[in-house]
Amino acid sequence: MAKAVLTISSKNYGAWSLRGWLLARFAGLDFTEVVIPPDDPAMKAEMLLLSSSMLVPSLQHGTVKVWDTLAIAEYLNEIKPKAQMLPADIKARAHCRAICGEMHSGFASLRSALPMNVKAHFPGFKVWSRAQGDIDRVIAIWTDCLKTYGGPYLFGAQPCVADAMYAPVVTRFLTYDIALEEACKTYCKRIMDLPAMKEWVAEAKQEPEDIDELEAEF
Ligand SMILES: N[C@@H](CCC(=O)N[C@@H](CS)C(=O)NCC(=O)O)C(=O)O
Repeated sequence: MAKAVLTISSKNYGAWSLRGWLLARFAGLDFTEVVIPPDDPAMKAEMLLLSSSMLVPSLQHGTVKVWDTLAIAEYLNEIKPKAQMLPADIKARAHCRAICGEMHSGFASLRSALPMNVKAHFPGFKVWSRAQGDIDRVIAIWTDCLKTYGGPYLFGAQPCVADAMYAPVVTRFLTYDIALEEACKTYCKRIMDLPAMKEWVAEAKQEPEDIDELEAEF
């Protein structure tokens, strides 16, 4: 099969892009990335060719075209079963899918008030109450997972789909200086220490420009 191509956007601002890219890395997929800068005026037209939803991430694998992070996760899990992208146990797998679904469809206040911005750091950032509710829910999810499955990742010994889905929240917690208990702090460090995350962050830091309109949900 032809080499896979993953279309993404900014590594500094693209939270969904980070999720899709990490999923491909966790799966051990051999892929090349196409980066469409979010401030490129030709972006929309280009994206329509690559992604029917005009959103990234989007994966082209031979004749298979798949977009939307959860669909990409399920596809990668099917073609790379040995990568164990989802927990082996049915109960844990259901739990994993539930918290991934929560991330995929929820946390609107967290997203709009604390947009991903890997390069930035805002010490003492004032969090408004609705966003705080989302933060508390994320902390409850992580604490429960780390306790139930013993860490160091959300579902045990290796990173899985859930860790990819929550990775942009990890970077947000660091960017916006969110106070965390020790277990969650250790989890964040674990995620940031992943070689794939280090690579992503290094490349995000190389992105030259700050894009003002993306200092909002993207
Ligand atoms: N539900 C989608 C969300 C994808 C999404 O919102 N992507 C954003 C950027 S990371 C995008 O492509 N925005 C471009 C636009 O809105 O034109 C998924 O899971 O992949």
